[in-house]
Amino acid sequence: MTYDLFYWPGIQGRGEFVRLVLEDAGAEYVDVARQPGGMKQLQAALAEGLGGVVPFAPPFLRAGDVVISQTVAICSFVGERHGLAPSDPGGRAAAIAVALTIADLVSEAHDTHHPIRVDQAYETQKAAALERAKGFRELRIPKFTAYLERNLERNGAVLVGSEISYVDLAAFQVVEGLTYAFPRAMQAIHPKIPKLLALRDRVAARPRLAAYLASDRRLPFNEKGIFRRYPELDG
Ligand SMILES: N[C@@H](CCC(=O)N[C@@H](CS)C(=O)NCC(=O)O)C(=O)O
Repeated sequence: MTYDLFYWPGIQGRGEFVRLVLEDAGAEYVDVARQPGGMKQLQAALAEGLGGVVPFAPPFLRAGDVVISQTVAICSFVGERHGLAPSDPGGRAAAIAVALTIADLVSEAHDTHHPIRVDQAYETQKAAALERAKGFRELRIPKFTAYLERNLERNGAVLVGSEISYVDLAAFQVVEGLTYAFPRAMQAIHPKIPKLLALRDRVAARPRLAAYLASDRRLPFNEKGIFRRYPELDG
């Protein structure tokens, strides 16, 4: 089965959480909008629907007859098919809960540069962004990362279950994104999150992911995506 991933070209964004699962699974996939003519296909799917579903926003994934949207739903779907999710109901439920909490963190990271209007440029809402980012750095990053650290202390080397899952890949990505966007704030909390940092390193060293991260399929972080480096927002 070849998957079709529909996501904006040029940014990691939420699509990256899906790419990491597909890459670690060794699954074949087409990153549709990065192919010639692919943006038209993405726009058509948003306008007219795909496989009987009209997705609200990218990312969405076509897996044969199945079309699935919402990042966590996609990651859990692919993870369960490729041994990157717990197999028992309790483990699956725990995985979804932690993955959704990471998704909340991703949304809050986005809101630091778009605290008022998502449809207008960062530069039009800089004053509010400075305030929002201060609270994010001082309270929210520490709270979310402490939550992940506590789960690792409780569960062991991985966030849920006994094997690496899509949740660990999401934790890797969010730590990488926060480190790109808020290097000073992240450096300051390093002593408090040793297990999370060790997990980040272990995920990055997984052979398929290491190859992916070194390839040109892995787009660099930039100031169009969710995790943006605006030094003034890093305090
Ligand atoms: N909760 C959704 C959010 C999807 C989302 O916000 N996608 C962004 C790109 S990362 C988008 O294109 N949004 C367009 C919009 O909200 O109008 C998910 O996790 O997939």
